[in-house]
Amino acid sequence: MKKIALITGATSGIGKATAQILAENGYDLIITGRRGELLNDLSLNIRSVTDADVISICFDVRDMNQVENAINSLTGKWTEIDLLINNAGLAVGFEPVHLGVVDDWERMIDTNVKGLLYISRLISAGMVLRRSGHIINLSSVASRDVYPNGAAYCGSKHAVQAITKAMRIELLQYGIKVSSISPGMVDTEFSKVRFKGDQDRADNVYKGLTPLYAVDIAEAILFMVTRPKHVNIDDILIMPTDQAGTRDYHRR
Ligand code: NDP
Ligand code: 8X3
Repeated sequence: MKKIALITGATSGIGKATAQILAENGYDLIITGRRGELLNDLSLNIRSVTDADVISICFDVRDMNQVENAINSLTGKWTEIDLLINNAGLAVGFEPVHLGVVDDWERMIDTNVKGLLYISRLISAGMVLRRSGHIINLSSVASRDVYPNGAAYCGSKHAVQAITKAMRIELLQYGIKVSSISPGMVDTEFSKVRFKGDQDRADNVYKGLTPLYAVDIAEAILFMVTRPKHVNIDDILIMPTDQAGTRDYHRR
């Protein structure tokens, strides 16, 4: 039987590329996000180019009721999730704390930290019963280091790293793998979301350098999930060649 992966935030960027690569490599998929139309488009696209079975569920990871209803709506084979990719996440705003926007902080912490916990609570319980599974959390280079105007985002990704490490220990006795992947700059909708739709500002982030692309992260995730049973990749820190750490870039 094919393995089943649930991916949060599959409507764009890293989540979408990961859905595509997993479908090409023998997974059936539960793709999720808030933008239902994009989920439908992705399902159709994946079904047309692979033999993967795909279902989509539309919900907001910040709302535990929505998360519970979504997961409880799964039936049959879809209840036995082998791989959870906790990818949904965002940065919003770019101000120092003393000028920060409280609503931006809440969106980041509620999505990146609490949303990840909500989904993990429900999916990992089933993995424990079955004594198998793999959870991969989208962390960031911002989980290791910080940069000005990113305090809340960096704080949220430091939290992802801590949660990942604790879950790794909690789930050790059940044979469940837990990993994080920590990218530097990836050219997705990330900067457009951070700058609240300002495309020029978003484009400037990548000006003069070659960033990572979503497929680079998807390929690393594929590597993580195709290791033998006795191998757990705890974390991958993956950077553009043109970026060293959170503040050093080589722009031409
Ligand atoms: P995108 O903006 O392209 O994708 C983000 C995805 O998250 C979308 O599919 C979005 O779907 C989903 N999402 C956001 N908020 C919610 C929510 N409340 N409920 C459900 N889904 C949500 O960005 P990336 O692909 O770059 O980001 C993916 C992950 O990678 C994030 O966790 C990010 O922090 C991390 N990351 C990104 C880096 C980068 O430079 N791009 C670097 C390091 C880590 P929808 O809007 O449809 O709900
Ligand atoms: C996103 C990477 O450090 O450029 O996690 O904000 S960063």
